[in-house]
Amino acid sequence: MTLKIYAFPLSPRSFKVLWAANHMQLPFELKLVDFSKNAQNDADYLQKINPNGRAPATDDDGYVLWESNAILEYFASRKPEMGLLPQETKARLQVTKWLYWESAHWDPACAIFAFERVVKKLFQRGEPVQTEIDKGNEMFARIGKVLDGALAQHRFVASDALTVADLSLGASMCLAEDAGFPIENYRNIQRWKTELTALPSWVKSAALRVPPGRAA
Ligand SMILES: N[C@@H](CCC(=O)N[C@@H](CS)C(=O)NCC(=O)O)C(=O)O
Repeated sequence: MTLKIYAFPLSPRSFKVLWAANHMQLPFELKLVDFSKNAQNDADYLQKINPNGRAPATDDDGYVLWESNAILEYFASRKPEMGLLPQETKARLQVTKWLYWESAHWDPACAIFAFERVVKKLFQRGEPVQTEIDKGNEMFARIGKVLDGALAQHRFVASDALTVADLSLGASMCLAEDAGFPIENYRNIQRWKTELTALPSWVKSAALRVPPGRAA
């Protein structure tokens, strides 16, 4: 049975999982969770797939998983030969560290800009609120230099090799322009973003990012 990915491809967390599957060449069936129809709160979806009423989630022959970073680890475990999640403990934890950091610090900062400048426009929920943008800028001032510093030391986030840490943190770059992430002064983040967005797996996944109701 094919791997099913429940996703709303416009959202960066869904994009993360779609990009990862494409990068690892895992065949999948995209199950659209249409946020414009509140499909994330359908009783069946809540009961069988994701009780959080959120996307993404996956179902691999009855093995259901939610939380995008856990899904990345699962995919990487299916393709160990790609080295996206090192096996050796110390090297692996250098990657795991960034996955926690993404959930705790990076994602919440990006989410502010995404909500204020993209989600509100998409779902006609009003204008961006400046105090929220200010909060996002404050958060970015603290974390931007951390990511930029790591990328000054090596080509990718955790080392010179691409890992799931890059797939996790880098996925947000699908909204960099539309959400106006304040990353223009971070030279290494810019270099990394250029490299990630040129990957064939990125280009293939980006083609799925069309508003619901429009053909991909
Ligand atoms: N920590 C979760 C976050 C998932 C999440 O919040 N997804 C958002 C879209 S990016 C969502 O489903 N929002 C729908 C809603 O809150 O109703 C993950 O990384 O998978």
